Amino acid sequence: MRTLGQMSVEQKKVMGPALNSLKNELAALVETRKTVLEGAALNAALASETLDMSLPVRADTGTLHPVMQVMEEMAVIFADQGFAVAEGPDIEDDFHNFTALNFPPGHPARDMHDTFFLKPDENGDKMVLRTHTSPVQIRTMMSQKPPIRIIIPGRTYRCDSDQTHTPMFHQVEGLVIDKATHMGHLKGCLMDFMSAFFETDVDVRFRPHHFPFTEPSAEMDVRYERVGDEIRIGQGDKWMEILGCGMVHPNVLKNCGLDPDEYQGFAFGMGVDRLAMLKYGMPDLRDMFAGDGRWLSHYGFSPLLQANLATGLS
Ligand code: 2U9
Repeated sequence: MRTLGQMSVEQKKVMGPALNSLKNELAALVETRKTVLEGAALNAALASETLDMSLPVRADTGTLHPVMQVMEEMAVIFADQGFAVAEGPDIEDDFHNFTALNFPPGHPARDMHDTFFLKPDENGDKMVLRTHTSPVQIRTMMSQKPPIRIIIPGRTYRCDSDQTHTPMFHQVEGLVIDKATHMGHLKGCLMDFMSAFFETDVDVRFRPHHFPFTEPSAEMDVRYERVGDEIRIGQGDKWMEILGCGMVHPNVLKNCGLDPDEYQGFAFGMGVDRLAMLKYGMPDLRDMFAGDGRWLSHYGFSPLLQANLATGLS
């Protein structure tokens, strides 16, 4: 091509088009070859980089998060008492999260400061990130006939963030509805649960409390002592609040279409993250959700060891 400039006009008329078509022919050949080579490289990569998902898990990589471990342990203990596991959506409407649960209009828990609201729809109604797992009990009572005996493990959300609160946290709640269920059943169920969970005899006490959705309501404390940096549950002369509970409020039963003269029952709720910290000695709540691999490999559990009551929970 560079010699074209020195050629006569006649020579250029012949050689110009000839050289151009040669150039185009070569470029097409290079392009074709490039496509073939790239395809071969991709096929070689696909053949050598396959993952066989049916191979067994490597037990030395990856751990179960302590929150998941504790939820599994709770499910195993409550299953032994005849409870099934129920689940529901994280995004809820006002009715299931508040109204059906007997929260009066203007109750502080409905406030902007506690609840994460989604953008209002065309009617101005705002969905919320559920502030507790209680809407699942409402959904269950509205769709199933008693007797009901369920626990609800799940994520919950409140607009709160400091040393002891994270905007997302985990709860396990429980609900029993039957014809002759009373406060004695509630006490026995929760006392047995605590001793099974902490894997030692645990002394508990109940204090009167108030929740909109239960009447009467109580908080349960466990006996503990602090020895240096260590918290020992089950001994000592101090009391630590551990969960809330009560008999389901007649208004809540009515809101779900149940006759309070025929049915009654108890409910309870507890924070899983705090229970995990207490049982496994994690000092700071915020580490739980920092996603630090070193923390997870230190505090995590083998995914191959399933919690069970026969050979031990953890
Ligand atoms: C229905 C009826 C009653 C669930 C209950 C509590 C008491 C409670 C807190 C413990 C610590 C939440 O994680 S926490 O912040 N919960 O104290 N929850 S009774 O009562 C219900 C739920 C649903 C239909």
